[in-house]
Amino acid sequence: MKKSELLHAYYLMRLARGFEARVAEQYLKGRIGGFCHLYSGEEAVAVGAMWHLRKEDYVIGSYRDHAYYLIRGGDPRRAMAELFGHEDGCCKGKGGSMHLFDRGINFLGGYAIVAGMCPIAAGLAKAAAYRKEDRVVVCFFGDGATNQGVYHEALNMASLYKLPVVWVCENNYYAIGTSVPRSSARESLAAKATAYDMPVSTVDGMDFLKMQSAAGRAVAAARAGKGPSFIEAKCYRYRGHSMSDPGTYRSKEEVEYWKSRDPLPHLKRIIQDDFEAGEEEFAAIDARVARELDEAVRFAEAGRELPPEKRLEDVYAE
Ligand SMILES: Cc1ncc(C[n+]2csc(CCOP(=O)(O)OP(=O)(O)O)c2C)c(N)n1
Ligand SMILES: [Mg+2]
Repeated sequence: MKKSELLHAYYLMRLARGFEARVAEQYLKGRIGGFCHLYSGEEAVAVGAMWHLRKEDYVIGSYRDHAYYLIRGGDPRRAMAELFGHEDGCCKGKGGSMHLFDRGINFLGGYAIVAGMCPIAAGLAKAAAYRKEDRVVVCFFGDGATNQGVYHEALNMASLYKLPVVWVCENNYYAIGTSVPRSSARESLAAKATAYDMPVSTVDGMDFLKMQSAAGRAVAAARAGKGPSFIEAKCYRYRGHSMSDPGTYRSKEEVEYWKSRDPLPHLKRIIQDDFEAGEEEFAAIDARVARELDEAVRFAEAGRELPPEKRLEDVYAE
């Protein structure tokens, strides 16, 4: 990879990390309400998994969705406004943190139902194949999703019909406070997926380069009509499950261990070693991110809620 590409990956991770630091601040100030789940720590998974995508490809994922939206090319201002519940948010303030969605960048949500995005991803891929469109679907879900019935139906059908899906399982070791060995009969989630006869890999999700490399193979296979692949990305969320979770089920040492493997300084070191990049290049990225995020918060603060007469627009059923 070129230096400029690696610096861009670093920028995307910084943007997602910084955005969520602002979200946490605004949440504590009471400007953001409802459920709010942070992705901090897992950025290399999303940046790596989406690295090889084209504009026409689809991305879909869980409620831990701020990073997906931003990395896919979403506007940080419209994301922040959405979290504030304001009308210039990407879903007019009707979706909130868990339901970011933007057709314009083919980011098709943000789903609050565990594994709910999996059958939708299979359906999107089926539609693309049926219409002979050259599209790949990247579907993000957690370890907890692999214990749900629809997850197994979706993987089975995707494999049976050789659909262009890349299944990205973010194994952050916990579903809320329940650890993987307590909830999954098979601890290796990659091994569990082999039942559906597709290529599987287990990848260090704290390492952008390893993630993009695994995703590159999976996306190329999907594009070539070879069907789905499964990536188990081993990663960790630094925060509690949601803003209201103090995370007492994890030891301090465990959290510190994973923070010592943070994907941002890791990629920074690689760039410095291989390209002799100076501190000022990283400082410039940090300054750019800070500017963009200041602007996002200002934009959200200046907005307002959708007027009452518009709130029932976009509702499908009476
Ligand atoms: C079908 C369903 N069951 C239960 C819940 C409640 N719930 C919300 S998040 C969550 C844990 C999911 O964990 P995981 O899939 O590992 O994702 P992570 O939060 O770790 O990213 C649960 C049980 C839900 N949203 N949907
Ligand atoms: Mg999990």
